[in-house]
Amino acid sequence: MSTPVAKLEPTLSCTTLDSKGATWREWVLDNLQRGCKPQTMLENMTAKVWDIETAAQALDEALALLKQPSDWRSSRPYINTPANYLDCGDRVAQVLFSLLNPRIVLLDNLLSQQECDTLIELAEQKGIKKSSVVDHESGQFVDHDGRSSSGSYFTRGENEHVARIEKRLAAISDWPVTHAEGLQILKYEPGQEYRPHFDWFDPSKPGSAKQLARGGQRLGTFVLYLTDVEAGGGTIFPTLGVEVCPRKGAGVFFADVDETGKPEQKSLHGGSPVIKGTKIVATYWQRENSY
Ligand code: PD2
Ligand code: ZN
Repeated sequence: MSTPVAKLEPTLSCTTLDSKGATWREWVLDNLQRGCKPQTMLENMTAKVWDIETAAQALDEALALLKQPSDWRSSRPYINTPANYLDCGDRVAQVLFSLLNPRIVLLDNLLSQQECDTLIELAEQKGIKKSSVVDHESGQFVDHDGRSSSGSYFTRGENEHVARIEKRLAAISDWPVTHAEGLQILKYEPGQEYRPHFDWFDPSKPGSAKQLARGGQRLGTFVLYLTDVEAGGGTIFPTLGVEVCPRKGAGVFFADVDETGKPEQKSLHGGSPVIKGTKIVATYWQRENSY
């Protein structure tokens, strides 16, 4: 498994550790010295006054101070955005929006216009059928009222075109191409939508066992926009009040799990109804293990 680029370098500066006062500093250092797990401490801290990013940074600072190992963070796909342009290896995408918690990154020019058209043509050659969803109880694919699009699946690396795009997505999110599902194509006509849902599998639901057995949890999602849409068809995040409008060649990445590897409740998202035009997207789900 590759090292997540999200990891913050340990530092001897304790600005963040000290940011909530001396009592918190002592609490963090004392508990680490007693052998408490940083993951557990992170949960306690975020239940109180800390936000997750700051708490994680404070823990890193304390671990560096105590010279304890700093590799406690769970691994997940992550797009680093130190600049407004992102080198994808074979092209340069533009960062349009970046949210740290939950991690969401919107990239323009992730695919060329030609790549979008070719992906659609290849999917149409395979046949685009009514989409299904995974039933949480049975683990089977079933028709669902909340999802009225139609679609098609590619197996991973099914052809050169798909393989090149997968390689690009893997490179920018620092997550192996082997740990991902094949691209899925979804087509929405006016009135069609995908109501808000989570992409992660709920470990408490019996139907998730079958999904989790192959490849483990879904950790990250890319939605790649293959068409421009005249009206509607945004990808919405209702908890955050965010809507990403479709734009041919652009793509949005979001984390399905939080920093600690737990299902990200704030990743609730949906495809809002298309009002005018046709929306076609490709989704790419990144898994915990080889898929
Ligand atoms: O089509 C979309 O915008 C969309 C939004 C949310 C697709 C999916 N989720 C999905 O296929 O999971
Ligand atoms: Zn989804």
